[in-house]
Amino acid sequence: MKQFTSVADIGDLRKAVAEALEIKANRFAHTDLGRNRTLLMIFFNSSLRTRLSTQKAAMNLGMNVMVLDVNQGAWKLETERGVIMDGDKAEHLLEAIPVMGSYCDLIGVRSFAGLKDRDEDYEERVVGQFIKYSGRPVFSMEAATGHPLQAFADIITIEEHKTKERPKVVLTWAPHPKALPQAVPNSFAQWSVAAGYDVVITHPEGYELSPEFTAGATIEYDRAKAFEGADFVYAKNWSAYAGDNYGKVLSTDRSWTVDDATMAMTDNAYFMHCLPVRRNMIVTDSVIESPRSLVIPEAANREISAQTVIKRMLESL
Ligand code: AN0
Ligand code: CP
Repeated sequence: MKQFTSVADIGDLRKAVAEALEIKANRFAHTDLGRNRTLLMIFFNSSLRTRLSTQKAAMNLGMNVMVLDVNQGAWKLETERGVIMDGDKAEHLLEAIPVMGSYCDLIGVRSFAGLKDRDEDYEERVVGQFIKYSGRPVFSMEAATGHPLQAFADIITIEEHKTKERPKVVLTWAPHPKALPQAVPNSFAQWSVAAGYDVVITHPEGYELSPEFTAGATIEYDRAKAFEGADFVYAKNWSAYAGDNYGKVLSTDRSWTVDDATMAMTDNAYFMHCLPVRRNMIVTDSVIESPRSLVIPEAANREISAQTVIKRMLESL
């Protein structure tokens, strides 16, 4: 595997999940694979889970790991070509990328959407430039439009907990005070359709996601109908995608908070969220602390999704 930015890069999803579960059962089976190999993780944005789980996954494979927080101690990077660099940015990504590539064997990149210019975000310019100019296999640790390591961990978690072949999985928008990217819901929708689930997406009007990611899912504006018979409830906030409202917060309506009454509409569903989560905005204390909450095992599976992807990349070197 030379790049991992989307569900297409994982190939047969069933096989990938089977491989992930084997890795989970014996995570130190391939400690020689990464010997004398170095992973460089580059963060343009904050992280708790991705940082720790990806580092742990690489260490399980015997790798050395370097972490760079671009905004803390590195030179400020220009990302646009053709700019006269007379402002506060001291270095261009076009030099920084090949330099970083020269110190490592694999690169992980986290770079969120700017949420100002939709075309620019959906072109995935930053991760695209790493793929083009680093000379190394590159994986997304959440880019502008997708968070595939999260979605892969979510699918592993659903596969471990489902009790029917084709569970009903409901992705619900929930309120949040700040504008957040569409990366997590885009990837979750795309990966859960690829996994063959009955996928229903519910949100207030105006929060329609890109059809490129939601193809195969049902959009249901009626919350009660959406949650009826659900086996899994996946909550997430995202900002608007559509038209002139791109990147805007259109609603903070707390009737969309996932609470006990919401969960009572389901078929005793499990609750999922990628974390970090704002309690009593996205989900109530009671639901996230309930025995049906999968948020901790879901986060733990981030180590497994990362290890599966890094293992495949090491095998391709
Ligand atoms: C980010 C997001 O919504 O994309 C990261 C989630 C993994 N969340 C926040 O910025 C709160
Ligand atoms: N879920 C997730 O990616 O969390 P972090 O932003 O803490 O890495």
